[in-house]
Amino acid sequence: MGTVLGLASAGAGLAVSELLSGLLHLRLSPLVALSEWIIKLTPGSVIEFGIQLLGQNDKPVLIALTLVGLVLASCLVGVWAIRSMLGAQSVFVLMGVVLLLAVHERLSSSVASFAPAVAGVAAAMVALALLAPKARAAVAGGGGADPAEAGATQDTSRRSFLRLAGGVALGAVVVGATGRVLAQGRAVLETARGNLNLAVTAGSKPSGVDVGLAGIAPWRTSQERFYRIDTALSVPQILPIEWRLRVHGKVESELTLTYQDLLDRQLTEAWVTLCCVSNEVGGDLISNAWWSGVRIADVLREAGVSADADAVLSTSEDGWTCGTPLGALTDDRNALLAFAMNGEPLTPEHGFPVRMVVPGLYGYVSATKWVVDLEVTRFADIEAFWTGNGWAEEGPVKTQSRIDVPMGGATVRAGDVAVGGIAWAQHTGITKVEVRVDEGAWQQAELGSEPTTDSWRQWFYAWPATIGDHQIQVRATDASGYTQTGDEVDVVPDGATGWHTIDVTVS
Ligand SMILES: Nc1nc2c(c(=O)[nH]1)N[C@H]1C(S)=C(S)[C@@H](COP(=O)(O)O)O[C@H]1N2
Ligand SMILES: [Mo]
Repeated sequence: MGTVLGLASAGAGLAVSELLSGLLHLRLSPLVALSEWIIKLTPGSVIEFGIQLLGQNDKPVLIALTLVGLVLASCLVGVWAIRSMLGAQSVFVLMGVVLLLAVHERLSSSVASFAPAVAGVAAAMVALALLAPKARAAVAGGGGADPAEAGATQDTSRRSFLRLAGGVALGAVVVGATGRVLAQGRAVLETARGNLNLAVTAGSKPSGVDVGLAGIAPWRTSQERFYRIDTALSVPQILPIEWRLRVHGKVESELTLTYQDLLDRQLTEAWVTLCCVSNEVGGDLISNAWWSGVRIADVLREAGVSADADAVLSTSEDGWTCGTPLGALTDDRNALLAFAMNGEPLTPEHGFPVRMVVPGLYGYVSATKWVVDLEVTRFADIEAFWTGNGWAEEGPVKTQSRIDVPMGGATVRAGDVAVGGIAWAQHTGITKVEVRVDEGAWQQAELGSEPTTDSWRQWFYAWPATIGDHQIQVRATDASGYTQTGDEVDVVPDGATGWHTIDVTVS
């Protein structure tokens, strides 16, 4: 009874997690994320041995092994649940924690990524709670005085439990299979993405950008570490061969571009730091990558923009919109229809197959992912997604700086303490970063090189630290001569201001 109970409950959980992964178009279900995580944690020599033994089948075999582990664990849970519900349920919770860690390691930390594991464990726990009393009754029997009568009751309760458990198991198979079918779409997308052979470069790190202090955000943000902000609960799935970009509105001649049209045009590649208007002072909604694509200015010139236009309304495949000042798309900056990031096709989460990247503007007014439509228009005539929700119509990035090292709350040794971080004023450039301790005089920090004004800039300050509790603050000055204000303003409606401030203890 116990094993059936455990298997049916775990099956329900697995099915729900697979279904939700499929519905959300995630790259990995929790089960596969766990398998990948196991591969990563396994010593290289063991993996090599495994590959020699299994050839190309190493991954399916590992997933199967993970499943076997799950089956064994759930049998134990079921047997345990006959005696103690609390103990059994806490094993499911523990399994949930492991799955969440695996998802965090292999997929991402967005809410959507965690949802299948959470929902799966919840479903398993509910199924266990529903089935366990029946299983217990089936094991215990009726308990009447007459052994024959007790036997008969046991038979009935056994049958009733098995019928219920069978129903749950059958439901799990159907639901789980649906999830796998839904996941096919994502698999097809990944294959198409993998088959692209783009003539782009990965961009080598320019010399001198690192100030050489571990703990500062590295110059290049990897695809995995790149912050992600969007309203898409399920990632849009657009095959390159299906993708079209319509350019219309106040233009002389409408254009429709295919993916191949983009690849055939003049390639432009650049380092650009993207940041979110919702980034709090000291926050991490900012990342830097090497982008490859086509300049939007060239496309708009070909379409022939009319003189009375002042905005471009861009729309994503899932209906998100943003309005970008026309000037930022037609001047000499590298505003791109980007199809690659760090030398690889965009990841689905970051806008595959094509997105916009515009240096100097917050993402909500410029960085449309999964872009399919550009309408040349006037701000007076449009309302975009966020500007219709109380955010400012224009969103130039505000000059900002952040302390990455030491971490706030850290305890450091007295003497020369390395303080460092990043500063940014995209498309303007950073000319000076200053640090002050305990509201003393501002001290100038050393700067990493600035190969482009469109990316962030590292800074470093050697602080002669004395024993005690101290406060460290940073402020940047940009190439327009503006120095960051200390006035603290919240992110709504057009970005936060204030100096990043941390407390440290020197011992
Ligand atoms: N289609 C679409 N594009 C979008 C968004 C969105 O919600 N949907 N969010 C924007 C916002 S607010 C930001 S900050 C950037 C973030 O891009 P990233 O997720 O690649 O970092 O994308 C922009 N592009
Ligand atoms: Mo954003």
